[in-house]
Amino acid sequence: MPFTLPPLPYSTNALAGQGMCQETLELHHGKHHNAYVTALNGLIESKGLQGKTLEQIVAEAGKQGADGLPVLNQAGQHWNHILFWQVMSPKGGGDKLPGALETKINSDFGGVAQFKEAFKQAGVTQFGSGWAWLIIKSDGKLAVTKTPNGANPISTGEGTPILGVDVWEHAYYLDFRNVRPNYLDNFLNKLVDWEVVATLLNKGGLQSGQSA
Ligand code: MN3
Repeated sequence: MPFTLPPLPYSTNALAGQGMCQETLELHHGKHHNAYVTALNGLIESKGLQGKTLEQIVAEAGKQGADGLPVLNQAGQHWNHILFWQVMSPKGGGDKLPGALETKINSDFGGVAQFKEAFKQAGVTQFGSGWAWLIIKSDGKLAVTKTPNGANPISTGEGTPILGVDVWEHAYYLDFRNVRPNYLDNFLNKLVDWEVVATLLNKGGLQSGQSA
């Protein structure tokens, strides 16, 4: 099968002390993310996706509006979760951001606290399922945005994501029940690996390396 579920960059119990338990990671990565991969592979032939990268598929499906949704739901979620696993780590969290990232956030948001509040609010106010994002816009400035379901800033054309958080209930229900704001606080303060975010800023985003 062309698309594959990348292994987690840490063990399923690695984040348990930081507010993401082993069962959450086993279900979210092993069942939910895997289901998007399986479903996307099932669409390759019927939707003519052969030879395209995951990033191309997401961008093209986004331009097709409602017609692109069956592909976007699976391809977007595959891409989104690849990023999500990478931006968390057992050594994540804290307020110590790498210098270049902190300078950029201070310049574009007025401070790290202001950025975190904007990001949290994007996640809190995304009704139903979806994602909150930190993106690089085409003018080079950082911005916070949100998208519903499997969409992302590549599919909407808003910019290049360097941080994303899943706000679908399967991401937080076991750890935080219905209290999404606490999950978002915990994500920002205990789970995000700011070194990875800084690297993605420097590289201009994530290349999944996946293609049909
Ligand atoms: Mn999810």
